[in-house]
Amino acid sequence: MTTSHATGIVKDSEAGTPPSLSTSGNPMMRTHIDQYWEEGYTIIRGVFAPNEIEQLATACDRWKFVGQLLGRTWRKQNTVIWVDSEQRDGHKEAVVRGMQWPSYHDAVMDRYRTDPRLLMILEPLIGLDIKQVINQLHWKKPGSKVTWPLHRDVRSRQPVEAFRDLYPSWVQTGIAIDPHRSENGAMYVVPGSHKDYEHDPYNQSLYNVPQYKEDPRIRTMELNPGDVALWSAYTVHGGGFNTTEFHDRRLYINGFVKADKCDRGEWAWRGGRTCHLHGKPALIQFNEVDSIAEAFYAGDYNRTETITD
Ligand SMILES: O=C(O)CCC(=O)C(=O)O
Repeated sequence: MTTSHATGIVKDSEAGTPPSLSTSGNPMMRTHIDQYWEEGYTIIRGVFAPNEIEQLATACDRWKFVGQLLGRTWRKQNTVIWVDSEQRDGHKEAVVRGMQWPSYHDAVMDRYRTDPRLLMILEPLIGLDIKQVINQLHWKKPGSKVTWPLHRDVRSRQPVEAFRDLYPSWVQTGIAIDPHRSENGAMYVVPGSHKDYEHDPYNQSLYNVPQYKEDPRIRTMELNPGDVALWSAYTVHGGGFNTTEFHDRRLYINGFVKADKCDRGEWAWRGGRTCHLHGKPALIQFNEVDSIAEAFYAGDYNRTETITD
């Protein structure tokens, strides 16, 4: 065996055996892997340091201000900023609630979506050849009406035929930027709900499941800045309201899939090597990515930009 000090990748000098990644600094423990498969979610604490979270928070805020300036839901190919309009104190207010694919235009977002620690977390679950389908920011403005009613993410893995064997090949990750507590709209998760029914991606009755609010297994997903939460495509989860006066609740979500099980998405890692974004954007969730190249306001095109996850 030889180790390249430049890459940290351990290579077998006997030709023909694939490289395996060095395990130093690996935040993913056996207990996380077991909990993920057993309960459908896990939380890896303190993956990102406070100075890294500061960079991410600043990048998030820049995009929020862009959304506020735009004032309405806006799209440029795979990049979309969802802006709601809410009535507050007798006037209409733009509420930036989410965004997809900032990473095409933001080196900070791109750097963290492909951070080696994320790969170390993902490798034992889905390997080293990984595409990305979700690159998303969620804000929950204090006092806003923003929420994500309980659901399973299988609802958004469309078209179903593009995702083969979804359950074992898909992992959603969420990096907490702020503290997540029930009062500022932390997510809820229902441990074990990924095993409640057969994994049938065509079964739409599995998609939106508000009835799980009464399930005795439901838990608040309390997170601290820098924690990474994982959940599966069949795990019931969703977000509450931010009822605080001042505490924003920002979450950076990246959804990954085994490359050979999915026809859509951007490459994140090939054989464990990082793939940055360049060239023609891939087909992901915006079906017109090739035919509509210019930026537009959804309202001007009479489009409803459905929020996905
Ligand atoms: O941001 C939240 O609180 C909920 C996120 C969620 O449910 C999702 O991304 O599927």
